[in-house]
Amino acid sequence: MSEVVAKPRVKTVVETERPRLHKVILFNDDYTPREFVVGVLKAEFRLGEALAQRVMLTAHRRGACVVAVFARDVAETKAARATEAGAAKGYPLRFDTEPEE
Ligand code: TYC
Repeated sequence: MSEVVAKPRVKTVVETERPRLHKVILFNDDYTPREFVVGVLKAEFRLGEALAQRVMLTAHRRGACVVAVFARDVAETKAARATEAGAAKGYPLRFDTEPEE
C-alpha cells in the first residue's frame, strides 16, 4: 500500500515598484523680475537660455509650468534651493514638487 502525498510548494515572488519621479513646478507671481526667474532656472536646473525663457514665459502666462522631473529627494532639494534664491532677494518666487502619476 503506497500513499502519495502532494506537498504544496509555495513560491514567494517579491516585486518592487520603481520609486515615482517628482515634478518641480514653477509658479507665477507679480513681483519677481523675469530675468531673475530665468537666471534661477539656468543656475539651479541647468536649463539653457532658450528653454529657461520658455519655461518662465509659460509660468507667467498660465500661472505655473513644470520645470523638470527628478527622483523625489533631488526634486525637493532643487525646489527648496530655487525658492530660497528668490527669498534671499526678497522675491516671492515659488517652486514646489508633486509626484508624477
Ligand atoms: N510675472 C513676473 C513679472 O511679470 C515674472 C515671473 C514669471 C515671475 C514667471 C514668476 O514663475 C514666474 N515680473
